[in-house]
Amino acid sequence: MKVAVLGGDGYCGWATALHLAARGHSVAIIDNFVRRQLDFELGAQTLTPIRTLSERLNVWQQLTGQTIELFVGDITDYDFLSSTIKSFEPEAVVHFAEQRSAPYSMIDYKHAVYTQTNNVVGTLNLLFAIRELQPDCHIVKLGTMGEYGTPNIDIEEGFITIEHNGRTDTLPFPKQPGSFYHLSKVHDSHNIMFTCKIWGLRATDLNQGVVYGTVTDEVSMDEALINRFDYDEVFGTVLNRFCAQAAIGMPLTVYGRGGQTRGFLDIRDTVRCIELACLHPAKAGEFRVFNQFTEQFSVLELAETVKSVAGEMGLKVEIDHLPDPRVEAESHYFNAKHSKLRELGLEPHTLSGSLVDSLINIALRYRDRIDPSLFAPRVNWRQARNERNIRAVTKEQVLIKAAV
Ligand code: NAD
Ligand code: USQ
Repeated sequence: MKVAVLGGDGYCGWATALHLAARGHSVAIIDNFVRRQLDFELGAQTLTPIRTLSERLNVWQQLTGQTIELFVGDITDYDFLSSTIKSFEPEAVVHFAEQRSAPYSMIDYKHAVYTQTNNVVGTLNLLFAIRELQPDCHIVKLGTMGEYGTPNIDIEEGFITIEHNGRTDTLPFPKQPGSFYHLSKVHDSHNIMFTCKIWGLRATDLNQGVVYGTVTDEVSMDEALINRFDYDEVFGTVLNRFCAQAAIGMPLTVYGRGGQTRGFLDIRDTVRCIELACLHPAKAGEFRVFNQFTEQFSVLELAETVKSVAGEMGLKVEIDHLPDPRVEAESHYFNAKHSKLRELGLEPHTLSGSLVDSLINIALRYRDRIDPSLFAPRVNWRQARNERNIRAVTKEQVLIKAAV
């Protein structure tokens, strides 16, 4: 298949682009490198020393003989996106190209507006470009399990059948997102569902849980292909952070009581789920939703698992409970269905099988690159201006001054 990977320089996108190319698909990456800019803004960097995209693609070409096409630009620019779709003529578009950090979206007004504009406009542009130029193309869109929030009932895969006053209908599952970022995904889902209905587009919304790990078969082929591993408070996800903290002997930062329960999956399952969705496209006019995670854990369970496994490796690990900087339930019911990708053939990795090789050993290998000051949470959901903002502005000013 010809597959365009929007956001192919990012964490999930890079691993996916290589996985699809390795399976013989013809792949193009579309990215504007904004994520690398956000690292500069935040004064953060990935634990792993990622290379420039052109270097990554050259090395891939040398190793495999395969050329991955590259289109550099911003998908919120309709002319750029439509000319790219016209030139590449994809059969499937995998859309990762969004601002994906909940804390980043909660820094202040500017960051909330950037997040929702970037995400909602980028997705709208894609819907219009596909309708205009490639109406049969299957849109595989990365949503998030956080669209549902934490309701006190089982979470279905996208839709729920409700009986009300003697009548029955199957309706989108209620959405209770917990950040301006998660809200942007809900807005996207509504726009995608609407355009499938009115224009007959075909789309799969993958409500993905928290992804962990950095190892896939393809990125392991050469050090120059290494993927991101974020551990800072804004972009670092919880398990990656705990493993980086364990690697340098810092206490694990459990927010609040730690009963926050989420769906999780190994990056190796992310890439496989995307491939399965592409190989089994939605029908014309169909808007499908798959819940894309493999296991669920509370934050405290994760901390205790890291403590115990790292302890067996000779690392001394303690667990801290910090006041929760987010507004979220610290203990709650959580039982989300996730059978549709299994039915298509997903054979999940488990955290117990991945924790050492995919996480702790990577954190240990690069531990000299860890900046401990990046762990402390500075973005607080309850404040309109955050310490993170002050630091970010200072950093920007320094950069601007240096450039002048
Ligand atoms: P990432 O930040 O590492 O990658 C996103 C990529 O998209 C970056 O390379 C960035 O430069 C690019 N991008 C952003 N806006 C763009 C624009 N307007 N034009 C062109 N390129 C743009 O994020 P990720 O962790 O790889 O996440 C990818 C997607 O998966 C996101 O939509 C995210 O919401 C979703 N997701 C991620 C996780 C996770 O745990 N990482 C979990 C669930 C869902
Ligand atoms: N948490 C801690 N300690 C930490 C970091 C986080 O206790 O040091 C807690 C958070 O409060 C939260 C949970 O861990 O309850 C998950 O936080 P996270 O930062 O790992 O993940 P989240 O903000 O939910 O976002 C990530 C991705 C996002 C994706 C989402 C999937 O960044 O792109 O959409 O996971 S989900 O959580 O299912 O919505």
